[in-house]
Amino acid sequence: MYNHAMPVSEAEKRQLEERSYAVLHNWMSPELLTEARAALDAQFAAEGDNAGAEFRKEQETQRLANLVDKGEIFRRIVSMPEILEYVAAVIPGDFKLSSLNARAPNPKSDWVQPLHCDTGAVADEKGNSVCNVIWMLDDFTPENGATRLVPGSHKWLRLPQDAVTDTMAPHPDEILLTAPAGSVAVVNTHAWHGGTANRSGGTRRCLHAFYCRWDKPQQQFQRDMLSEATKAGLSPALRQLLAIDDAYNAEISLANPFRSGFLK
Ligand SMILES: O=C(O)CCC(=O)C(=O)O
Repeated sequence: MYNHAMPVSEAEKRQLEERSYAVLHNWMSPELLTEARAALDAQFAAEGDNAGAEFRKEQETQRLANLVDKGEIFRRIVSMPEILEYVAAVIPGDFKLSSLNARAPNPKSDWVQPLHCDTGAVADEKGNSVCNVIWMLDDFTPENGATRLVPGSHKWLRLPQDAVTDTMAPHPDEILLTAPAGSVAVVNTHAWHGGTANRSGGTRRCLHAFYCRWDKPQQQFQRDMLSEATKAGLSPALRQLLAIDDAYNAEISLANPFRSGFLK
């Protein structure tokens, strides 16, 4: 059975505040999961060796970037009202989509991402400015590269690279975000986190719908990265979520392009 969560409960808000994440188990309907997998696989096939090139490539990993431009299902996914309620529980006030990427660590690989905070950001006097929603399109297991996370570390206001000698090493307090395919993890990504190695023989596909506060640059500047055809078909609500007509967003996003927490 899949389970469409009701608006964010007080317990979930507490969990997000104290532990940095909430996992909505089996949140996607079977139809949505099948559709998302098919769209992602088709996009990987279409882009081939060039996949992910609009943003950054990562060793031993398949990535896709700028997915809002690449299918209606992706636009639907970033704007699901129930999920945006969770994002609003992390980021105070107005927020926007920063980027929609996909990530699949190669099977039978030892590559582990360093612990990082998304875009290298710590919370500031206005509070949290980043939230990543991980749409799990395969089971996330200890063997296939489930995301690791140090719960509560979003409150430390320090980047892991400034605090530990080896960001690739396991952290004593880290946990793995494990859940069945079709689950959705909402993560305060000021928390220290990263992908782990996919030592299994199977795929571990996910979408990263990354949101940021209104006053932070978009990781992928949607106004310029989306085609005219895509933009012409956007609803007013999506135009707002993507900050298409936001002059301040244009100014700061053009001045700070493609910021990652660790990819160069
Ligand atoms: O895919 C994952 O498990 C986490 C990826 C991540 O944190 C990133 O690419 O910034």
